[in-house]
Amino acid sequence: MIRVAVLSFASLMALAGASWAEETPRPIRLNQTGFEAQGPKRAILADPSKTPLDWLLLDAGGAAIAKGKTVVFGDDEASGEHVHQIDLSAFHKAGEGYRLKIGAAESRPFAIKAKPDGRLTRAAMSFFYQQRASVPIEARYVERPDLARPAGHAPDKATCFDQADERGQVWPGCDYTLDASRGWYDAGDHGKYVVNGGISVWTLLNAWERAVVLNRAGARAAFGDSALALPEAGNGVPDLLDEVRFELDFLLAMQVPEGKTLQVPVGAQRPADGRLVLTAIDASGMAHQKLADRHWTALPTAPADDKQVRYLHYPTTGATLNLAAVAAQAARLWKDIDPAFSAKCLDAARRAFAAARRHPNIYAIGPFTGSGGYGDGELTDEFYWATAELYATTGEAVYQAALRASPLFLASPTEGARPTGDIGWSSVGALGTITLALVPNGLKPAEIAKARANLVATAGKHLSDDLGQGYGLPYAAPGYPWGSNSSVLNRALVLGLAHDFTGEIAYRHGAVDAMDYVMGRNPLDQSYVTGFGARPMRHPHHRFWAKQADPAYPAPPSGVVSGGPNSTNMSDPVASEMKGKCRPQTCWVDDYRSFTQNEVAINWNAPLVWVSAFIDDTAR
Ligand code: 9MR
Repeated sequence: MIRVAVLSFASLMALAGASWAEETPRPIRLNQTGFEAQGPKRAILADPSKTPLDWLLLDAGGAAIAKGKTVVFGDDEASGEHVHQIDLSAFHKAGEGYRLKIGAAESRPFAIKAKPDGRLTRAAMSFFYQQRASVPIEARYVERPDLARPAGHAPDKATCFDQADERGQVWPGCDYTLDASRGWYDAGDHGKYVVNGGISVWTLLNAWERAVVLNRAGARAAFGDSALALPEAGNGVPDLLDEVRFELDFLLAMQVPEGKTLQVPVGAQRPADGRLVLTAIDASGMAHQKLADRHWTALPTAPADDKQVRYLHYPTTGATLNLAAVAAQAARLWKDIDPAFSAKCLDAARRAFAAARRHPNIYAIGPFTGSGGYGDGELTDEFYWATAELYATTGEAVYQAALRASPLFLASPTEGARPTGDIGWSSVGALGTITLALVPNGLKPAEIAKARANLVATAGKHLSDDLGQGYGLPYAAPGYPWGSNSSVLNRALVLGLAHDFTGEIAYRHGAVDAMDYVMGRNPLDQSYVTGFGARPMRHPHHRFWAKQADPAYPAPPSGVVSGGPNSTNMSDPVASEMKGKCRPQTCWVDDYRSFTQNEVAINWNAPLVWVSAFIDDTAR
């Protein structure tokens, strides 16, 4: 069984076959992986003409098979271009080698696909396997032998940070060591962070839960047992759950043992003299913020070659609520699959939630050299999210009362008494509302309807944003943030749910627009996903997939999404040179040194999986 899954994965990946020969950018931009036969088909031309231009659709033999006129969008803020939009949606015939011709401009050949092939979803899931800590990455589960590697951090055991931090403050440490092996490396670094693990786990589990609750056979099959190339394939458990459990093992291990007193900074401290005031608290049930290296390792460094001492960093309320939320979510998803694991998760979630209520204001205050911060000073959303997950799992009155008391009750990114804002690692309120809208629970039908209506209203606003963008994507922002591709994809997730809840095709079109942007319909003519499209991202900021830095290391596997354009934090050596010279959608370069633009991360690949699976599942 395993062998079959592996062979098919490898051969499909070979077919994914992005050729590694350099392709130059072209003025006609479209999804480089092609279109769906029955789906929307939009392309963009950057051209100064103020009047519509004639376009021709050519077949593989060069014959014109459809024609029309471009729609002049005009000047587009986000790209800095004057753009025309082309809509080929009325053309439905599947085939290869189509080209779009507008005057002298010609697109690369593209395909119209009769049926979704699922390759992107599988490859995007494989990212998580390949980010696994503490186990070897085996050649038989990856697309090229050079991607195999020995286990890193096996085991991943650490005690609490007891050194001087960057401010010179010496931390007291703790009297225990935790074995927090397994889990996924966060990104291009070797850190493992509970906060970012939380949203990543939630997003993947939500993709599964959507398939189960809405009874989507195709989506269940895409994530089912032996659907993916994993050591666990064939064990009778859906592969997506196997992959996520690997991270849950790490998250559960980050919980502070019962009876432990720790010294932590309580409250929003901004120490003027460079020192935090530490207070002894009963930290039982809280979650350590992260497990990370003392210093940043050099790039490249394979996980097994990391010689840095690793530490647990003090527990925070944010990490604790992330653990509470996803352990509660896991408890209901494993209830029938593994009751003992489910019970363990629920117990951890309850203890974490109680600990967060005891200590509601312990924030991750950095910096500590050697790892990222994931510091979040606003935890109303984390409280609401964790409460929603605990309520959906247990139905208990105490959680229902806490939900109703939250200012975020039923809020969506744009709606409610206090809108949650776009989904991201520090903005998780909408995750709670999505769970309440999707998973059968004991709220009043009118409340569940309100949760859905709020999400649908947000999706409507995303569609309005789409209309205002030259490149036709459901995202508008004056500046593109760190990980902007995940912001775009998280909007597509909301659009996807709006389609699920209403059946309205326009929301699905919005999600396809988001994916089209990520896969090449953008001013850089860039597929931001490795191994997919004619101009795929190739040089991520990653300590192992570091061929650009050192040819002895492998190029990245397929299916990994770049953080994407970042016009708001240009602090790395490559980005700092681009300051003032790029527009929000063009502040990006395919260079491993650009950690603000071209890193890859678990919370970015997770919505890629969600949206890719959704699009496959709902294709006609
Ligand atoms: O994704 C994070 C982004 O929102 C922050 O602005 C940035 C700086 O704090 O950190 C990003 O997360 C990084 C993390 O701290 C360490 N691992 C790599 C992550 C992706 O760049």
